[in-house]
Parts: sequence; C-alpha cells; structure tokens
Amino acid sequence: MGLRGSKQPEVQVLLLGLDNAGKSTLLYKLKHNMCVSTVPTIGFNVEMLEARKNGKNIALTVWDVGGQRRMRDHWPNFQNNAAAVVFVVDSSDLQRLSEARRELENTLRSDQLRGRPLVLLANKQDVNGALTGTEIKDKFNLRRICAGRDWFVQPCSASTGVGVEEAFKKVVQMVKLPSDSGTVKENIKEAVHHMRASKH
Ligand SMILES: Nc1nc2c(ncn2[C@@H]2O[C@H](COP(=O)(O)OP(=O)(O)OP(=O)(O)O)[C@@H](O)[C@H]2O)c(=O)[nH]1
Ligand SMILES: [Mg+2]
Repeated sequence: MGLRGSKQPEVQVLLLGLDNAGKSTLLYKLKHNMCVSTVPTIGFNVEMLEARKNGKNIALTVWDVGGQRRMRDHWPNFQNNAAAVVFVVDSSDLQRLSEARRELENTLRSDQLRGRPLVLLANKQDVNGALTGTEIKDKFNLRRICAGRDWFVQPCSASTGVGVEEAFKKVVQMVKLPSDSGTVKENIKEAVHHMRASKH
C-alpha cells in the first residue's frame, strides 16, 4: 500500500541532474501546474503523481534529489527500486554540459539502474541560446551511453510548462510496472536514514 493506502500499482521515478537544472521547478509544475519559486534542494523532495497505464490507475512516486556536488554522493541511495530515471539538463548552461554528462554517465553505470529507461529533459528551452534536444542528445552521445536501455530526449521548459506534460507521458509510457517495489513510507525512511548516517 502507498502513502494514501491505495492499492494501485506504484512506480518510483528518480529525478536527477546538476544543481540549478530545474528538477524541483519541474516537480511542482507537474504536481500543482504552478511555477513555484524554489531554493536549492538540500536532501530531497518526494511527490506522488497519478497516471493511467494499460487501462489502470498507477501512482508515480517522484524523487527529486538535490543536485549540488555534496548531494550527488547520496544519489545511489535512491536508485534502489527506481523504475525510471529522468535526468534534467539546463540546456542554456553550456559551461556545465560536460559536468552534467559525466554525472549522467556515472548514474547509468549503476547496477541498480541496469535496463531502466531514461528520459533526458533538455530544460530551459525558453532561454535564448539554449541547445536543442537534438544538440543535447549528440553532445551527450546518448546513443552510446544508453545502449541496453530505452531512452528519449524531451525538450521542455519547467518554468513555462512547454514540453512538461509530454515528458511525463513519455515516462509513464516507458516505465515497467513492478511486481513489488516496497512501500513509499519504507523508502522515505530508508533515504532519511542514509542521509543521517552519512553526517556522522
Ligand atoms: N528560464 C528558466 N528557468 C528555469 C527553468 N526551470 C527552472 N528554472 C530556474 O532555475 C533555477 C533552479 O531551479 P530548481 O528547480 O531549483 O533547480 P534544481 O535542479 O532543483 O536544483 P537543486 O535543488 O540545487 O538540485 C530556479 O531559479 C528556477 O526558476 C526553465 O525551464 N526556464
Ligand atoms: Mg531542487
């Protein structure tokens, strides 16, 4: 059972990317259809979103983990049970593209994420000079680094909402329903435990 006691299938989606990429903005746009003003995430945010897949209602638990360098050490703690990865890139921050690519490559090397689909969001398309989805795909060499998994690149703007719904639909389409992935409450407890433990 999930947080609300529902019996609908539940999948965990991991939202990753460098700090300032727009992950939290995207999460709240999806959840409330609002552009909320965010602060850098220390720790994580988690929200449940509902969708329909194969004629069933499903719940997507979306984990938005802080992207600052010191937060990235915690990313592996969230990979267990992740059915899909959404990696958000600030397409207008050309100086940090190689850093973003490195972090994505590291993430995709994880055994726990083997074969999990990837949706790469080329975010901040509303900013002048932002690279297109195709340019990001080529710069990240996605065809090579995503061998063995389904992947898709979606240009979007988490601020304006353009492309956000399409991204969500793509995640729902690509994700596989789990047989059993534990409960959200257990997973939150586990994530908090890992973060507390790492402070000592
Ligand atoms: N122009 C523009 N700004 C955006 C967009 N998405 C997010 N931002 C801005 O980028 C900044 C960072 O957004 P966040 O959503 O907090 O970034 P984050 O990825 O959650 O960052 P961390 O929590 O540090 O990992 C904020 O000022 C947002 O308003 C977008 O699509 N376009
Ligand atoms: Mg954030």
